[in-house]
Amino acid sequence: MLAVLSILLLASSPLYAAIPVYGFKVVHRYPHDSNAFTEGLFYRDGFLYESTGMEGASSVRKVALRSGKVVQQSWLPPKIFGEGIVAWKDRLIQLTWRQHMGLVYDLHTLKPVRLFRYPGEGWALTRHGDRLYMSDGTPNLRVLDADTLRQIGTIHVTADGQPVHNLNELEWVDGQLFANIWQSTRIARIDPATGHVVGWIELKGLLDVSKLPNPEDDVLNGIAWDAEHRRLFVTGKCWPTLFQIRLVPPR
Ligand code: DDQ
Ligand code: CA
Repeated sequence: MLAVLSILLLASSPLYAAIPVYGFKVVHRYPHDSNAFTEGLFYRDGFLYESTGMEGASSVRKVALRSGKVVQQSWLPPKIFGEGIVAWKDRLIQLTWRQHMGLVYDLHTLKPVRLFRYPGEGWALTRHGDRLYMSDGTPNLRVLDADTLRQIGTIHVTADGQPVHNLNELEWVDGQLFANIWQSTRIARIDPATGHVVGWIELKGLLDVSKLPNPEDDVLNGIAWDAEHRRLFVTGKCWPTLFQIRLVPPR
């Protein structure tokens, strides 16, 4: 009796409130290069910037939203696997998966200007102010100084007290860190102050990946936020479509 009562009390306390799961509505569909193994995505001044992975197919590119056409592009050397990207000042910064090395490009020409090094894997990047947030497949997001690219902090990400693994593509949206979870249909909404997942976005049904050539690898990956027009874009690796979606709160 007492046990049942305490479980009921715990379940109703705000500390143990279930994490809300948001749904989605598609607002717009745009073409996406189905050869692009999307590893990084952000929106800036009317264009998408995208990083693609895979050895021999890694690139950084500027893409027209409406047509999905690549308007500017820079290829990486064949053995390099491109990962997350972010813009800072007149630079574009890109991670690589297992090369422990990032590239800094001129944002306007997409010409590489220098390299930098870091330990561990590189998965995704996003930015807020002069801080970069970096995922590496672990439940820890690194906080980097955007100027020096040195690590200045760590955010340990948990949901209901459990570490969240496979945090992949990132986006800073209205004070929260959005991270899609590799090989899942979910985006975590993370409170950057605590690392707590304060919401999930369930994107099941957005695209039937079982119809893609490599269903295990061609997963949801890519979140971009147009803060000015409050548009949220999502896509995936080798997806033929990039979606603008609206979040639907749980009832
Ligand atoms: N990452 O996105 C999790 C950071 C990297 C995923 C790399 C997946 C490689 C798949 C290779 C498939 C070869 C057909
Ligand atoms: Ca992003």
